[in-house]
Amino acid sequence: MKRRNFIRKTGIAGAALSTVPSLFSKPIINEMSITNKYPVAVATWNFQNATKMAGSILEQGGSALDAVEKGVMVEEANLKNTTVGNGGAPDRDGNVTLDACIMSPDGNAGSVVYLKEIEHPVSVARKVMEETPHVMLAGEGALQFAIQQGFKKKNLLTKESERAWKEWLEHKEYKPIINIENHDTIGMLCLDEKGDIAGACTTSGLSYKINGRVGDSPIIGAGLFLDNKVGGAVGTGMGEAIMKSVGSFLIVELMRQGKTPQEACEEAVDRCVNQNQNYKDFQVAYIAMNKQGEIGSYCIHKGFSYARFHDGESTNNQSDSYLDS
Ligand code: SD4
Repeated sequence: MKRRNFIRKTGIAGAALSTVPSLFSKPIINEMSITNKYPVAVATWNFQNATKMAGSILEQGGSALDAVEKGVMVEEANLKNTTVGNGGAPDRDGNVTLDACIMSPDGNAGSVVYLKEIEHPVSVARKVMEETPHVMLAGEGALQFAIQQGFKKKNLLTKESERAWKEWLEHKEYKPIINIENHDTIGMLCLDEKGDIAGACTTSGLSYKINGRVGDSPIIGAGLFLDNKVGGAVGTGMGEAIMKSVGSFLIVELMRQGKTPQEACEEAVDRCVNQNQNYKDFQVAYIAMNKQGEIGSYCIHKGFSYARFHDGESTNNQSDSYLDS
């Protein structure tokens, strides 16, 4: 039995620890040893509703895979979130096209790109992983597969997103607005009570993108990667920069070589900075978690945060950044 559970079940925590301080003070039992390392759920940005959903599944003994799927579905269904799922901003021709992927602790993966009219692309990605010998399905084929699997078609272009797109058409300026326009992709990592890690990532991509553009989020190794022996990583921001440096794979490999999640995220952001002269014009942000439940995060511009749910507590955590602004 884990120590925190033992303390909860026997009820000795407060009384014993406070009356015998010399016996239970930090040099003998440090904070880590009385806190469960997992389960834990982390997600890009302040998506605490999603991490709370994932956390509640994990705390009931659910798997990391179920937790990441159900967790990110909260944002796919959130009409106010204009870069994920239903309500996502369209491309410049008015099409809402969704990208998503999922990875399980056994190293299996599924992904969909340029998927239209399906509210929960992450669940279609999971079906690709579990029901086909493939990793990625695209466009019309992905939609046909989803329908065969029982998903229902739905119009995902909300009145609000349509109005904003029509306003955009008046100027047609294709310029990402750091931490404002591009800030809603959800990437999530969960460690379940067995210590297994799973991840998911889902987005409608850059607002008013060229029809057919696919970003990093559904690309295994770019927007998401994990190895159940090491840990996992997810990215958000300018997908082109993340893809060109295969950011999430890089972070996991750096952790495998002994870097902390924080050091690994910093090195991956450094790569983006060194590879792109115009790095000040866009945001890239990563979070990583190792098998001990330790979390790192780093980004180019200030303003990125990540949500964490652990031990019944939900928090939003500001990330350190390469630039001061
Ligand atoms: C993309 N990485 O399609 C996504 C966008 C994103 O927060 O992360 N937005 O490039």
